[in-house]
Amino acid sequence: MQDNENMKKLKAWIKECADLCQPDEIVWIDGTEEQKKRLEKESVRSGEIMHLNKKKLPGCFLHRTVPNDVARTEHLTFICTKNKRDAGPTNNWMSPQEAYKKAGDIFKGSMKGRIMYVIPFSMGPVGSEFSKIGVELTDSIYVVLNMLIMTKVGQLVLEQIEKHGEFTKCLHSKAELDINKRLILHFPEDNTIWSVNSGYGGNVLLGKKCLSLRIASNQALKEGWLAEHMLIMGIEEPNGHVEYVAAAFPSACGKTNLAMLIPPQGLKKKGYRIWTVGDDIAWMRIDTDGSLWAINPESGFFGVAPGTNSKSNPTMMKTIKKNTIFTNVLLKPDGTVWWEGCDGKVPEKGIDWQGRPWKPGLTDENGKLITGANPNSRFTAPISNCPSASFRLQHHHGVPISAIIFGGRRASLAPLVYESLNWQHGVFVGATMASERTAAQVGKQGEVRRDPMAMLPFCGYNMGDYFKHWLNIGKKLTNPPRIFHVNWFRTDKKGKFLWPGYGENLRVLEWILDRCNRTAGAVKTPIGFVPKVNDLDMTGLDFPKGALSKLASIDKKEWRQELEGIKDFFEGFGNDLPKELWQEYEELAKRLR
Ligand code: GTP
Ligand code: SPV
Ligand code: MN
Repeated sequence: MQDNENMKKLKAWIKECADLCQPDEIVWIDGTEEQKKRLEKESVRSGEIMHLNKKKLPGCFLHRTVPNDVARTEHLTFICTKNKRDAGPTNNWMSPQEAYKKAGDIFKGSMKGRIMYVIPFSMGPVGSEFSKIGVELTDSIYVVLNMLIMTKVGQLVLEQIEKHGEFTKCLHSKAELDINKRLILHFPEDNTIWSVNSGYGGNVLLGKKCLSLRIASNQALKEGWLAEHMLIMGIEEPNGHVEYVAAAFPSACGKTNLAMLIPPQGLKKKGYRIWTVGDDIAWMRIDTDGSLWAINPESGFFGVAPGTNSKSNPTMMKTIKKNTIFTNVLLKPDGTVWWEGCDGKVPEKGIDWQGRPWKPGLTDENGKLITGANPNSRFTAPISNCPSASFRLQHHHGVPISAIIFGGRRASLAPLVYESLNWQHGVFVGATMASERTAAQVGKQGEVRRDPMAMLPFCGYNMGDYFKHWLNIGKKLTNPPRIFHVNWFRTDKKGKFLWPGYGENLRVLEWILDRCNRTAGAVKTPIGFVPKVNDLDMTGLDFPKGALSKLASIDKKEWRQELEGIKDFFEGFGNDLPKELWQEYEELAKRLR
């Protein structure tokens, strides 16, 4: 059959990229099991991945990145728009002209002696009007194998391109994995992504953060919807009714864990059940009923390994028992894997994430303990493995959202939970979020930084416009979700978490849903509504007296200091910050006086 215009355009772009990168060969990925098996074999042969114990972990592999390529590199990530103003004060900016030139020189000949794989993929159900199509060109089989888990790949996607023509052009080369020549570039005006010299997930699985957040947020602004760094979960109530919530927490701050929680022992009798729709990204739009509806564009989890165990996240432990790719974890002598905070005893020996012999207690030249797994080690697993996977995952319409929950990692200040006064105040709450930096990005760990809506590293345009967009969406919603803020990470003076977290978080979710259904009590404080001590069901939880009121306490002095930080942050946007947010700021200041 002859190619139509759309297919000709696709092939012309592939040729253009091949002329630049000069691969020896081009291979199209068709999404079939046979091809996947062949690629796995090839990748094992080259040493890029390693088979794990075929009995205990069937279909599972281990991959190690180079040591300076273990997390997203935000300082090497750019938004490339004609006008600097459109990237805004929170993004790195480069002009498209300069970016294409700079990266073009690095891409030149980068695939010599290698194969270039062509991956046509769909974010969201293939053919849904809410999905987006991309094509990633890459010289890494590891990327291909991950994309096969995280996205929908194959012939059906090509048919979409043939029909509609539109797709995001994603070019990746691991090149020499040289951090000094690493660039993650986004060209929203050209619907294009270029990533070079990295092999780390968030930098190279271009359907994920690059397309589904940075590029999609631009499309969402134009088309009137929201692309967010949010989990989506269904909470089945004792009467069988399922309510859905979406929650935005910064990287490595608990989305995956919340999305698949198991009800705690003390609430078992109530019969709640959790359904996982997504753990990282939500695309949300207003439906004809005036409510917000969400889909998860991904088909897999790219989850944090450390801390994952049968107590903290039993659902995930079941999910990663087969057909999973582990990255930068410890290899045990029996060909299984381990990480800090995993089940059972610490293994007596193993091979660490850098491929070196390891045993507990090893220290480096500075006396610092060497971990077996990298703190940002991850696993890639299909959602279809997940025992709590929602039956509505494949529904083009997604799920209706009753509550939006913002949250961060804050040792002090933010109480366990509070509810915003209304949508506009909720947008202010999201816009002023802050959190301690985690291992998911390169940089100083633990430092508190503003991370509005958990989108600081992912909003692909001026965040002043982004806040305005959120305010506008609120005006169009006749049945808006209520907006909440949670903090599982408040600590005591000794740095110990005050709240047990994980499954126990259901107690907070219960209050949130009851607030949505107007059946739960609360008290109004300067920052919003908080539950009174008796409004949370604490059945079966051995919780020190007074600890809950400590968790819910609001220190006005501390909040007045917080206002200073918010002011500095807002001033960075100059005239681009919507006046409504300054208005909310003034009103909060007044309430705190
Ligand atoms: P990204 O994939 O980076 O976007 O992260 P995420 O938000 O999905 O984070 P994840 O759920 O993987 O959690 C990261 C870390 O936080 C893990 O080490 C968890 O064990 C820990 N964590 C998750 N939930 C809780 C909680 O309720 N309390 C405490 N104390 N720790 C938690
Ligand atoms: C995050 O850092 O928020 C992640 C992991 O979800 S990555 O895909 O690497 O960005
Ligand atoms: Mn994330």
